[in-house]
Order: sequence, then C-alpha cells, then structure tokens
Amino acid sequence: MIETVATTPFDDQKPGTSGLRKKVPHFQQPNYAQNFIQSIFDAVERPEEAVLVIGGDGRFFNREVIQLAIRMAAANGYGRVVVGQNGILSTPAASNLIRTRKASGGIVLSASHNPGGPKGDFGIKYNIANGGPAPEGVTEAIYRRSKELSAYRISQAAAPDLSVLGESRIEGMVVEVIDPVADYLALMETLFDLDRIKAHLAAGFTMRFDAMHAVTGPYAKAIFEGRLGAPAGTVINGTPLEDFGGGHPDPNAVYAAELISELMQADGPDFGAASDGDGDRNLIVGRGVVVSPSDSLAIIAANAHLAPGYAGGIAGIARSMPTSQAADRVAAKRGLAMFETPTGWKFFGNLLDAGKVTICGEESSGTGSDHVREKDGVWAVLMWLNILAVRGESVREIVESHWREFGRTYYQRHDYEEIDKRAADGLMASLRDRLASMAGQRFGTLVVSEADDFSYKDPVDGSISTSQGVRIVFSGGSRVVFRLSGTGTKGATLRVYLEVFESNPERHARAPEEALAELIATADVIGEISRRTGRAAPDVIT
Ligand code: G16
Repeated sequence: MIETVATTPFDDQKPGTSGLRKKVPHFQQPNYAQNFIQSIFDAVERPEEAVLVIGGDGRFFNREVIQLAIRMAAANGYGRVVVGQNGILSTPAASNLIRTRKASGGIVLSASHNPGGPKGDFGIKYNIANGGPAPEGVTEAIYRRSKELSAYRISQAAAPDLSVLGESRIEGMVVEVIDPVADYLALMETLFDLDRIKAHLAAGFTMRFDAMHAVTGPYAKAIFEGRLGAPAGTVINGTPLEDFGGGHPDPNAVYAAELISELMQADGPDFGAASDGDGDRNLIVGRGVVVSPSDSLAIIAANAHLAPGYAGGIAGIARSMPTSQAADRVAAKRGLAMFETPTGWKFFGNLLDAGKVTICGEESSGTGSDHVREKDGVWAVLMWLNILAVRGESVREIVESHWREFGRTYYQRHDYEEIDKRAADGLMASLRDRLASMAGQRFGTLVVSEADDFSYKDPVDGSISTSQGVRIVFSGGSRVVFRLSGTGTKGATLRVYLEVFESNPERHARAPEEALAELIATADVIGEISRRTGRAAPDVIT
C-alpha cells in the first residue's frame, strides 16, 4: 500500500560541492532523509517507469536510507531499481550502471572521504542520466522543491533482502540486486591491458592497495588479487566497515600515512595506492615518491595512449581551477584542448558528453576519463599500472622524466578546518574587496600580475558559475588560490592552494615546502589567515 505522509520543509537541504552532506544525527531527524529524497523525485527529469540506480559506500545509516529510497521509488512511479548487493556500489560503479542500464538517474549514499559512524557524516547525492553528478540547475531545482515540500510518498511494504542477488517486486516496481563489481570489471577490461599488468606482477612487480575499510575493498580484491593475480594481502583494510574502522577514508598523506611510510622503505613495494570512502578518489605512491594529484593528472594525460582504451589519443584535458597547471603544460606541448572549471566533478560532465575532453582531474585526489561521469579511484590505479607495465620503469623514473620534459610544478594545499564561519566569510570578503587594487603590488620578490574571483561559463550550455575562488597570480606564473570548501559539515574549511613552476631540472629535487616557502608566507600576508582565523598553521597539508 502506498501512503502519502504529511511533512514540513527543512531550510538547510541545499546540496554543496557534491550532494547534501550532514552529520548522521542531522540526517536521523524525523522525515529529513525522506524530504530530500522526495524533493529529488519531484524535481528531476524522469519518464514513466524509469530505471533508478541506488548504491552507497556502506557507511553507517546506509542500510536504513537505501530501504527508504527503494520504498519511496516504488511509491513514486519508478519501474525498476538497480541496487548493489548489500547496498554497496562505488560512486564510479554507480555512474557506469546508470549509463549501461539507461537509467534516468541514480542515488548515491555517501559522504565520500568524510569519516563515518553514528556521529560521523552521511550524504545523499543525485546523479543524472549521463551518470554524472547533477549539475547546478538540477541541484537548485531540488533545493527549491525541498523548501516547499508538504508530503512524501512511500510504500508500506518492506524493501526486499538486499543480500540476495536477483529480482523481486515491491508495488509492481522491480528491485534488481546485482553484483557490484561485475559490470565495473567488464568496463575496465575494455580500457586496460589487464593481461599485460598481470604478467608485470607475475614478473616480480609488487604493489599494495589500501581500501581504508571503505567501498573499494571488494573491487580491489576482485581486480588486483583476483583478475590480476597479485598475492593475497596486496589489498589491505579490504573489508568495508560502517565506521571505516574509526579511520578517516581520505587517501592523503595524513590519513594514508601508514601506506606511505611502507612505500618510503628501501625494500617497500614498487607501487602503492589507496582510495576513499566511495571509491572515486585515489592516492598514487611509488617507492620513495608520493605523486601529487595534480602531477598524476598531467602524467596520466601524457601517457594515456599506452592503455588500449586510449590508444587513439585523447581529445583534451580538463582540471578544476585550483588544480595545478602541470596538465596545461602537457596540453600545450601536445596540442590538446585544455579546460579550467570550478571545483566539483559535475562541471566536467558537459565537456565529456560533448567529446571535448577525455581526461579530467582535480587536486583533491580525483582523476578520471570519459568511461564514466565520476572520478574513479580504481581506474586511476589501473591506468598507472598499465603505464608502468608498458614503460617498464619505476614510478620515480616516470615522475622525474615527466618533470624534465614539462618542468615541475611545486604544489601544496593548506586546509584550515572547522574555523569560525564568520571569520572565514570575512576573510574571503576582504580578499574580494581588495582584488581590484592588487595588480602591481609587491610582496618580497613576488609581484602580483593578476587577481580575480574565478567565474566559469560552461562552453556547452552557456551556464555561468560565479564566486568560485580568489586567484592571485604573480609574475612568473606562481599562484595562490583561496576558497571555502563546499563539502565540510562543521564550521568552515578554508583551502589555500599554492603553486610555483620550475623549468630548470637542476632545481627539481627541492622539497615542496622549501620551493613554496615565500609563497606560503605571502599567502598569509595577503589572506590575513592567522590574524582572522587565529590559526598559526594549517590542519592538513596535501
Ligand atoms: C568532492 C567533489 C570534488 C571536489 C571535492 C572537494 O569530492 O566531487 O569535485 O574537488 O569534493 O571539494 P571542496 O573543496 O568543495 O571540499 P568527493 O570525493 O568528496 O565527492
């Protein structure tokens, strides 16, 4: 039986950089999740009897919300729901299923790299029919609907057992429980020379993959240890846990410190990698070298043709604005189109759909291609493995030869987390006020050549996104960018992105903090960071 339940709107259901993210107790308020899901169903485009993909990263509260979403889909006219076994689907696997099943969209339950558990974070994200995150027009429509909602529709029947593969029905809607890995692995077979990677591993190449007790565990075990024959134990922390084992499933130098320290040993594995809560981010480490996400994007773009799925070359590259300009140098040298978008994978969707770019990436550990419409952690690892197998060099050799050919872009992101929201807004407002007078100002040896607040006009649909971050460029090309995170759930997070370009190979062996020292000090002066936030140092440096 379908019930229409009266409700009252919440005023805080505005999706951020990547869907609606809040603390679990916030989501547990009566009707909170129901309201948001109904707002999605009311606002999005979907034909009668549409197909909906549902999956999540297995974090605390996933099971409850998946049941709700299925019962609500059944009451809202969907014809079929495709759901991963036990509710598990990595974000890129969900994107792939939306595309292959010709779904009208998908609901991904995840707060990505944010910690989980009863007091941790939870999130709901809607992806559209191309498999990508809903663009701003759609998230705005969902938000508008959430502010006027007076009722939601839900089936009173219980949702089926999601541990059993196969089809069942609820209110006439088919619920299809699928193996979360099979379709994804089939897609990877079409892109990479998995037999060659397997032979490389059999010949003694060693790797470690840290799934961080998050969603990529089953994918990594099936692909790296199963299909590619890496020894058991190659995948660590491979069982998804509701609280990620108490950890923070963010593959960076802070939260993947153990993996990195293993790779820094002289007798460590040749290659290390990690992925995040929902499997879309990646960390790439070689013995003795951590590859920065911006460098990884540039190196992948320069070498993608070595993988069979990209053998014909790539159409172009896109990066988010704060991502370093290392990829731009590859595009310039190879005559490829280059696009600079605001932060958020959703901005790549139109460029990928229009065939303008093949490879996309972000400083926030995201890399991907036109194979799906999300960034893809396991894809990035397989791309690196394919490149390593073909070139037969170490990660370090590949990175250093890339710098010799294209120059090195020293890069760091400094995060100031959970700072007072008013202080953060004040800092950004002050920067914006001073932009017009900044050009020509000197700070030590640095002279400002340009300063602006980034805005983006989508070259495909003409939509405009303003206030996407303050950029200050110095003569010589060094750059500092200030912006507030759109994914935090407490206070505000200030992100300061710093980069310095170095063409001289004799100066490529410096530590990033040394190469960036003057810029870091200048950023504090220009941004008035310590004065306004009361913080002497960032919480996280990536
Ligand atoms: C999300 C977005 C990314 C973005 C990242 C950080 O990633 O999909 O495009 O770069 O957040 O965003 P912000 O700087 O606003 O916090 P994920 O992996 O959290 O879905």
